[in-house]
Amino acid sequence: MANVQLLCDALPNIPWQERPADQTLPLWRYTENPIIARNPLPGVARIFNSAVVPYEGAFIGVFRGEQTNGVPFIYLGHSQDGIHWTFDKDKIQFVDENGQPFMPIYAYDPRLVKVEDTYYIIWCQDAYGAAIGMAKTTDFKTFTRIENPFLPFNRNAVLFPRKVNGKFMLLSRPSDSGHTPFGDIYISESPDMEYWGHHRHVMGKKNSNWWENVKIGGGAAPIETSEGWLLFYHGVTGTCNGLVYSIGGAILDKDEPSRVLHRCNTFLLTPEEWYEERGFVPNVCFPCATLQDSETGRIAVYYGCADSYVGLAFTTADEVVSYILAHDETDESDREVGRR
Ligand code: BMA
Repeated sequence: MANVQLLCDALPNIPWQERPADQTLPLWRYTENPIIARNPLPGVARIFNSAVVPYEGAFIGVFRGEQTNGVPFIYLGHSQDGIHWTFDKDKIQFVDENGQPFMPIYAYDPRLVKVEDTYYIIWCQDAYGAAIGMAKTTDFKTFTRIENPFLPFNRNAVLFPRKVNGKFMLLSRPSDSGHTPFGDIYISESPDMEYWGHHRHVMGKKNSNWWENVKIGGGAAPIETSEGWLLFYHGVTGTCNGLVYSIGGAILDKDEPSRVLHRCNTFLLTPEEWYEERGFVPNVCFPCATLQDSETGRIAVYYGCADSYVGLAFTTADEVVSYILAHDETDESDREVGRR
């Protein structure tokens, strides 16, 4: 075992189930999955691809709610245990920098990340093409938009939970206007969450690993560990019956996170259960958030299932890092700083 430390707060009330004896991969599913079923709210057909954080002794989250008109938006949810959720019936009402109402045309795949004393929401929205939208809150009552970080097209962005070398760090996947049959992960930095630059390539799809040979994208906010930044991401393969989304794992350099130190050549979780294989979009496991506890090394992964449900999976820092190290396969484009 790797004896890995999680450099985060203690979270004694983290949702948790022990590893089943017959488990071979380092992530194991919550036995009561999915934790959010269909039609969770009037006017919302499905909740999936959503993110949660600890808040005031309980949990709060931002949830992708697919409205019954088919348009996705972000809903706020609350939970005492991180498993049973109640949702605000209205979508989040954002305001702009002047306090005026701001409502994206659509909003999906939200991430929720606390940096210092502020909670940031990062999602995909229309900006004359699919682009990244962002907002901040300190009280989960007022949600103030921040300028879009990038030009279209970009659908997938993940903020680091602390500044690195004094800069905010954002992973993203630039793409095209279609359904993105390609894509690598890049990183950008900002002094103020408004102006982003020093863009670097982090990692690309991998032709030799078929489970991630079409595209990859950031998943949950990176977790700081004694080995570097632990990243759960999604990797996509193509079949004659469509795309399959699995969960992968990598470890990025602590001070220079565009460098990949370790990258697992197998998936950590792939669609196998009915709620992952069957739904609005079959065969999707799409990680968007984790909770972690520094005391025990426990990690809970929240992932979207088949664009229809939210699932929960568990691991420990030791188990997942040991597995990544045992299946480590990086190439030059992973290891380099990614600047050309
Ligand atoms: C991606 C995103 C995700 C979705 C996935 C599978 O491109 O749109 O929101 O879960 O496709 O449909």
